[in-house]
Amino acid sequence: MYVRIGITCYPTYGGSGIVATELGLELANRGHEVHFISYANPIRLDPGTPRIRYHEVEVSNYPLFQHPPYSLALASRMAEVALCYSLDVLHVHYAIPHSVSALLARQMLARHGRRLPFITTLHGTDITLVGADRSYFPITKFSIEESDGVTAISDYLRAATAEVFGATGEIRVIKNFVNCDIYQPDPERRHASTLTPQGEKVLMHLSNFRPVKRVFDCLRILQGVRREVPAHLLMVGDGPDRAPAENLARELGIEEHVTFLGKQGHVERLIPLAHVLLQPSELESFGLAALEAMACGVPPVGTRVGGVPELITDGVDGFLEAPGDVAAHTARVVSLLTDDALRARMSGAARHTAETRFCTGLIIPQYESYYEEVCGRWTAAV
Ligand code: GMT
Repeated sequence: MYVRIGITCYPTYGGSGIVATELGLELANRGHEVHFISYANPIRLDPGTPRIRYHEVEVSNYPLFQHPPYSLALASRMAEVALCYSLDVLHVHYAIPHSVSALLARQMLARHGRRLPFITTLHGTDITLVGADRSYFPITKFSIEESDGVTAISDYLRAATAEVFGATGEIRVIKNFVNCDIYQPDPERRHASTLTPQGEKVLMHLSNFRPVKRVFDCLRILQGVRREVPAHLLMVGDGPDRAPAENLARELGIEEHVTFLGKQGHVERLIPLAHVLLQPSELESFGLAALEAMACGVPPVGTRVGGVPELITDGVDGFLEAPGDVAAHTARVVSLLTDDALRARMSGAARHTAETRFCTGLIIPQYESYYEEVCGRWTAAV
């Protein structure tokens, strides 16, 4: 089935926006018509891509508004775009506030005698942190229950949602994906010398620098690793803990061995330069950065939390340790940097996992059949 789909996500910040954007690009490549509806152009979206349109949500301010009502402006824009382009379905990523806006848009379309089912994809903190917050709990539960389809990015998140919200309807698990043609290993690390001129081993961390990512652990791990192996840490991304992390690097006396690169549009060019990816997060419902690294043949050293064990098999295609156990993470990184045979074996296994379980060719069709199912169910009901 060919769909005309509206996709809404947070365009600038975090993994949910990346998944939504990559999904839209993949769908457009497969012939679907994709309309992104958001307040800014998603960071990884190439606006020139055929069959992709971007519709900006303008949020006007007014002296009465202490907080401009983005959710309402978004609902209005969703309804407008759906009417104008005869959308078949809306797919919103991150429940709050997107599923509430979609629910309103669906009701507005009904006034025009038009149907507009919506699917909500849960990514993690929308359930585990924000959705469980008292002020958002009732509306999040309501909008999930009202969704025509709900997906979660891991078995862990499906179970967490059922636990946090009690019995909800069916939640379909569709795991995150990576394009293994774009994310590729580069065993020669051809461009690494521009970033690490002394030829040290390269550690990388990639995130939105929020407290849940434990970015300070990355610096402490580097400090420990450097006692054994010359290494340089590339910190990719930005967020609230970036400036404190830069300070900590100075305090630890390792600032010349760390480069903070900020937000990067083409991480597929950077990740293959690394020997190891650090993901010391307190919680991850999936851990997209680890998957991207694995596709590039870069073994991740991560934490045994949330949905990460569904992605990384400890000791096979990466390592898993407890959050906060810097010594254990350091030991794993040192072993990967000093034992070339181990690193080569894990690198191959990591790529194999990405290719055989999480590549776009396996996952995008799951979304396509879900769209068909939800749209078909809706047509049968009205
Ligand atoms: O906190 C983040 O990492 C951002 C958040 C998001 O929604 O942008 O990420 C969540 O969604 C990603 C994409 O599906 C997952 O890979 C992350 O594991 C998940 N983060 C958490 O659960 C903390």
